[in-house]
Amino acid sequence: MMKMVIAIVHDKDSARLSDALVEQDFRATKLATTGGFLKEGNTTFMMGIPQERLDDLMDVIQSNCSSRDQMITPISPMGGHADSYIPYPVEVQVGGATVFVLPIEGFHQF
Ligand code: 2BA
Repeated sequence: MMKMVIAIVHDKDSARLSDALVEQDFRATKLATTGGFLKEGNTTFMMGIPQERLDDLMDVIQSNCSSRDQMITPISPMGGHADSYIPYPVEVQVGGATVFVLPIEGFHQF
């Protein structure tokens, strides 16, 4: 049985994770993606693996990705209220990796 692991990874961890995946013989495809909330770049890894290797892959992801607190400052509103508008920074915790595990119906390489 194969699984598809989709991991959305913080950009700061993506190079390190890539290297670790190659080193441990995991195949991956990287997509340049953007977080819907922060609107910042992140990296999505697509990895097809046999189920027996799922725990090992999770270990590799967990040990190479760490969550961090990030401040976001809301942009001042348009239309003249900028004088009285005090933008206050908001802190969010951004995960090192958000991981989905999906079943695979078929796998072919031509
Ligand atoms: P972003 O959408 O840019 O979200 C960055 C962080 O902002 C999130 O970290 C979360 O702490 C916070 N956040 C997101 N939406 C929020 C909201 N509506 N209100 C308040 N805070 C909010 P993570 O949860 O660790 O997510 C990191 C990145 O993983 C996300 O970047 C997104 O690209 C992806 N992601 C997370 N959960 C997802 C899901 N259920 N489906 C698809 N992508 C997801």
